[in-house]
Amino acid sequence: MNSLQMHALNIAQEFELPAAAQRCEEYVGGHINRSYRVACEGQQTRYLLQRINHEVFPQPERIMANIARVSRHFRERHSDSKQQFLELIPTRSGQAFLSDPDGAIWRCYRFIEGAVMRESATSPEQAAQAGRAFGEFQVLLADLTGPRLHEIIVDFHHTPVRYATFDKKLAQDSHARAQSCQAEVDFVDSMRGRASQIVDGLETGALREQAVHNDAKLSNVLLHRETEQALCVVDLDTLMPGSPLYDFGDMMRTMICSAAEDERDLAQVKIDLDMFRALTAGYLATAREILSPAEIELMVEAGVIITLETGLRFFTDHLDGDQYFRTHRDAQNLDRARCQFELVRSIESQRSALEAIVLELL
Ligand code: GN1
Ligand code: MG
Repeated sequence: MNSLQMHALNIAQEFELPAAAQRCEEYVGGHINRSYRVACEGQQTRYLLQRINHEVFPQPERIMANIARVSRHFRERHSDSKQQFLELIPTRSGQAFLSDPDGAIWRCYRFIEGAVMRESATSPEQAAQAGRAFGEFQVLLADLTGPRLHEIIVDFHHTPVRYATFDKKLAQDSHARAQSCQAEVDFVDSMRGRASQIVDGLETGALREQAVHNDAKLSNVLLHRETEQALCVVDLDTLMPGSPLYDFGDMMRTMICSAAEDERDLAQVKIDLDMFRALTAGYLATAREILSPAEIELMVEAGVIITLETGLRFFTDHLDGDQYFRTHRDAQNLDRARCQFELVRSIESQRSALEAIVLELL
């Protein structure tokens, strides 16, 4: 075990586990938090210990309050679901998370066994399952009563605000990287007029607001290792008010093209209509009952907007010296951005076929 793992193992002892934590390994996935899988002496059940990135999430108590509320709602109103809901393990003093002496924040979940986490869909069945799962998750959130959930990251999917941040970082060009990315700058500029449809609709009331997942990528739904059935929606850090279109857009981004998010060979970055059909059929099978005509009309456009926005965020972070998204190689955020932009082009080129599939499945 390296020193990070040793530290995580010590932290694990502070949680309400059935026995002493004995082994700890880093568990990959996600660009923001760090996760460790922990095994306890003589126990089958394993645990997922997570160190929350404090810079991205400065108010973890709000995240935990949102998760606790939705988890209670799930148990009270949706316990007949085939899906599981993440089960939080409290600290020994009964808290939902732990602050360590360095100021880092930790939480612990029961680990879901027998599951796989996929970065990109390799079969229509996976896309359909994930679409179903996130659709069901939106239905669960749609009948949540009481005050709005905490807004964890303000303007998270406010694409025009993301543009404003991009403009600022481009003007600063703090790492002198802009000059070599003129084609990407031009592309982003050419798409500027497309950024505001969802947020405008939310502002005027043409679109309704509801709590959504806000990071509905394929890797955030665990699939059964053999049957590929969706087991559990994970990564609940961005549970907050938004639009179901944000989640559908992210699903399109991550499920209708089999290329990796940072694929460098852009010839691989092509959408697949069968994947889109499967995703949309799965999603509508569960979410149809909560969707308005205005939302249905914008489903394909949501794929453009969220893919563009995500590319813009990667690009902005590249210009800003890779401070936000963890990278494992040089220019990885630029590769991620290019890949998202190519995906936008691919969606655009097939727009009428995609729209026709939505209509056919309604
Ligand atoms: C980040 O940490 P992770 O990988 O779950 C990001 C999402 C992006 C995603 C792109 C809080 O999610 O918004 O869509 O990367 N999360 C945050 O893969 O910024
Ligand atoms: Mg996330």
